[in-house]
Amino acid sequence: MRYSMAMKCGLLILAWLLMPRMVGAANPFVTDIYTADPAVHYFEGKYWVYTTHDEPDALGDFKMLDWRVYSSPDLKEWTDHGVVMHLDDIAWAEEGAWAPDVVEKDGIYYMYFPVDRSKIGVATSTSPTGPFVDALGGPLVTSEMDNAPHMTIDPATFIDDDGQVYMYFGNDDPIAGVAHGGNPLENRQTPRVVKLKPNMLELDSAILDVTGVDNFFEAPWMHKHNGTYYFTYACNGIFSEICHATSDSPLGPFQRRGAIADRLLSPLSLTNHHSTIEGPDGQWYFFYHTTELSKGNWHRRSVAVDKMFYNADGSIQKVRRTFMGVGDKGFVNTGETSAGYHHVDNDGNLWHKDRNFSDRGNIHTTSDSIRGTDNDSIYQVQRFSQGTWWSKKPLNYHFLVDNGNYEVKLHFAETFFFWNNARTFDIDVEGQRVYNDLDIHREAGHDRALVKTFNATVNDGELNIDLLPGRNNPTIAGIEIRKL
Ligand code: FUB
Repeated sequence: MRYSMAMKCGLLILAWLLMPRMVGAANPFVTDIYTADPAVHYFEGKYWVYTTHDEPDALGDFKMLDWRVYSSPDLKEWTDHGVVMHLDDIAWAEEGAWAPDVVEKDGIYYMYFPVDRSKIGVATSTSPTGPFVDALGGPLVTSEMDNAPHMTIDPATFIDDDGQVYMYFGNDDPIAGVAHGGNPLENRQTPRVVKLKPNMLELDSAILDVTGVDNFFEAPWMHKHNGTYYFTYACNGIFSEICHATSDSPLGPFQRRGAIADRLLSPLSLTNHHSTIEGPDGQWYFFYHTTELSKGNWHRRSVAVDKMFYNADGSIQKVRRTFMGVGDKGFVNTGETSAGYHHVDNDGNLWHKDRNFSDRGNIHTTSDSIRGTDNDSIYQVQRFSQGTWWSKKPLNYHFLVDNGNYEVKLHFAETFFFWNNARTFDIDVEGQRVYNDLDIHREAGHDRALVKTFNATVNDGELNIDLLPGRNNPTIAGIEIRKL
């Protein structure tokens, strides 16, 4: 067959679109689209995270149309494999491609997926990257079967050492709890568990309550560690914490062991949804989602990962949310987005979203091209501190990171003033003065990229960068951090 030039171009573009792509390493580790509800697994020598996908125009409610997968050899660098299944592929589903889970048995991958907030289906594939195909032509579990008034969601599968597969899920409707006068922060549901038959397409037991679990909200997950079964779950209503309970049987009864993630894990997120896995180094990892990338929009979330530790008595410590995640480099565009960082202002307030600054007009943008860089967009949006010229204020950045040695690159350009000495400021990294009196126009005016590189040693889990006003308020375009 002969191809025209246009067809060849079209095929090349299609091939490029279908090619797996590298995504980020710092938290959140997917930043080109909104992803939520990570379910992590180890298949075929790699780690795989199945996610849901929040549409960028979601407003006031979830808008979720497909499921996606990312893989990694080491849980640090991720490859995007795109969509594994779309709502359009399921004849009996109308909406709500909510939190799925995937399990492998005898070379076949089974994806358990909730739709319409009230039905769980199952789809199969011969590859972890899909495509997954609806296996039953209808649901495996419905709210009617589950005896739940409104919702049956969040399937999570677990294969025990004897090969028995269990499926846990959540139910009921937190919004109904609010509508019926319930306190959403105390809204309680009852998690369920059911055994699956060896064919993975049929139930092999009655649907049972998971007992002994306190303040269950949604998003169950099961893992086994040192012979103990850990049931972990979103607890204590909306703006969920994550709790854990243990048992010597996957069916319970469970003993409550408290929260392993508090609301600060993702303070601006209405929901939280996690999964856990042991990494290549024997370290345990905790996947979850946050809303910082969307500046606090509850329905546009982003997946993140941090380390998880056990106490000597087998309980799990509170997970510490970090900027770097488990990767070794991170970048913050201080003007455009607030992905993966928080900021403590001059008055000691902890800001979790960029909007607090832009509302006060402390962003300067330019469409001019920037000299000395091939990445204009980093420098075209600059962050200014919220001071005035008569009451100048610093910019303080406090990144939660692991202890160790770091290289810090600060990116600047003076895109506002046109004369030398108009804006000067000092730079402290980890409380040490690393630069005195940076005359930003002299070094980076006008519209010229400037990168300053410093080293820092972190001993207390926080990497602090402070820009202190001299003549006028400080400005910055981006911060790059690399673990040495
Ligand atoms: O993503 C939609 C729903 O929000 C999930 O099913 C819940 O676990 C919560 O994360």
